[in-house]
Amino acid sequence: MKIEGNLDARGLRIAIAVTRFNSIITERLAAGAVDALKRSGCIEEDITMVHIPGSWELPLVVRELAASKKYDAVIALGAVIRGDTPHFDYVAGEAAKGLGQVAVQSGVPVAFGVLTTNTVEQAIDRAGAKSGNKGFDAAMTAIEMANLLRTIRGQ
Ligand code: INI
Repeated sequence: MKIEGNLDARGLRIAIAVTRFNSIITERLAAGAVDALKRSGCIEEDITMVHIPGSWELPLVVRELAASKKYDAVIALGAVIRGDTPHFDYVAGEAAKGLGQVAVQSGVPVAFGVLTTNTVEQAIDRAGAKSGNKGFDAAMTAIEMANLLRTIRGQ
């Protein structure tokens, strides 16, 4: 037997948590995520967009969204750019670790759409330029994981 999640977003309720820090990048990630959701059948009313200060705040906010049981998946979007800060490693590390913990502890899929790059140019490349749009990719993963977990749980 083979089990896998499909990419049909009809009926899925999705929350997107997006940072205002580096908003020139994260707005593009959010647009990519919404594009992926809509093109996969998700309707506007089933998409909740939550704006938060920075990537450090993502785990706490995403934990609350997951705990609300209102969403089939949560998409976390941010951009941590090394050139901006000497505490890059702390912000990026805590965001990654915290989001991973939220997913495992809540049982709600959390898609990791946080860019961690050395330069602004690299972030732009991943937010709709040369290297695709990681917000779009994260949304597709959220859809697949929401459907996969539904299947595994027999819903
Ligand atoms: N937050 C980011 O999302 N990306 C960054 O690159 C960044 N830098 O460079 O510092 C950043 N810092 C803010 C941080 O996430 C918190 O919002 C802040 O420390 C207040 O808690």
